[in-house]
Amino acid sequence: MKEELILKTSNHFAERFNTPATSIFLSPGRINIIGEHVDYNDGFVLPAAIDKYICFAISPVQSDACVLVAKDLDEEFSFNLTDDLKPVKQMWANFILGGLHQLKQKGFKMKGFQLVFSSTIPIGAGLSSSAALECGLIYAINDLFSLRISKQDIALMGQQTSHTFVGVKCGIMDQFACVFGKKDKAIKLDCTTLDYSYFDADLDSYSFLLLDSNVKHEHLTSGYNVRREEVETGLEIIKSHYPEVMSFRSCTFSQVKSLRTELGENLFKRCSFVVKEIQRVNEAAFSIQNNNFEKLGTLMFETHQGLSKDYEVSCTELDFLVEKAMDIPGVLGARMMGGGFGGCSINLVHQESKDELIEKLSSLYIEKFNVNLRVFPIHISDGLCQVQ
Ligand code: GAF
Repeated sequence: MKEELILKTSNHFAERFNTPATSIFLSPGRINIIGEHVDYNDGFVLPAAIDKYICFAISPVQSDACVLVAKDLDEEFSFNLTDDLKPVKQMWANFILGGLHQLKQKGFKMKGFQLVFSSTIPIGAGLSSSAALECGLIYAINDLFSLRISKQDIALMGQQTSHTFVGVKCGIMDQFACVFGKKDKAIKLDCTTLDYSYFDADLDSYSFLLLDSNVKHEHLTSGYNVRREEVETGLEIIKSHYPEVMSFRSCTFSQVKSLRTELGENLFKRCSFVVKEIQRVNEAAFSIQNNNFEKLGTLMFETHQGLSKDYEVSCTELDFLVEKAMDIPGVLGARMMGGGFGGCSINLVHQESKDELIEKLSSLYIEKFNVNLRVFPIHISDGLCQVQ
């Protein structure tokens, strides 16, 4: 599949520009085992890169002219590096222009380039095609023009692209997983310091399976930015009562609870979720290290309940998928994954129960919503890399 994607992208480059691409890069999507909506709240997260990619075929040119070709959309966008780069109507181009704008602002010296990209990361499924596009572009330009930008800075610049050119005030999890992913390893990332460690994501006879609700979402128009504002307001209120609280990480649930009236029910629920979720990530990492997959599954399910009832970022379809999955013997845990309002559920399932999970949920889902459930078996893979 990876090979097919590389071939398709490089062939298209050769056809479009009458010459083979100088370099080819693969930029992966991600899963997140647990730790949702806590990356922008100074929490910890447990993501991993997966074997779904955006492939970039790219060559430098001698002028400042740039041509971007989105193969899957059959669209092109051309501009000059000397132009004043601003967000444009074609949303996909903004994920690229945002990175170039930052590189120019930071004074990096580049020339123009020709680029074709194509993807196996489904769009709107919560597998972070956005971060793969943002980071992949900066990684490729970094290599093409020997800019010597660190991996951490590539991830941070990718995040800035979302903030400035896309309008989504996301955290750092997706970009970090894309750049730092490692085969068969999950990453435990401290989103305050960006310290991280890898740990074995070997789950014995269990594995993760993604079920796509087919409910499409875009963080720009979903409630993502609103949630971020809500918890920022909540934290200010908490800090004004408890000056020792520096961030949600140093805040306890009883402190949040003591301010229930002052926070109001909405902010109380949002802040409660964040404090509890940060705690759950630590417990989940410990459970995986101790092969306690029952516990991991329970924590995943608790996360879903919190995301659905307190953070309110789930939807009817995802709630249905999680509830029905939990009825199947051999499924230890299930929850919505990513920013929410649509996309995939992630299921922790025994190898022997996988087929039953897929069959039962597919038929229940079509019966209930008249929509086909998509199934994504995934493998934990390496992060961004050059393949040619
Ligand atoms: C989206 C964001 F991009 C991430 O930063 C993160 O907040 C996630 O939603 C929720 O955990 O993927």
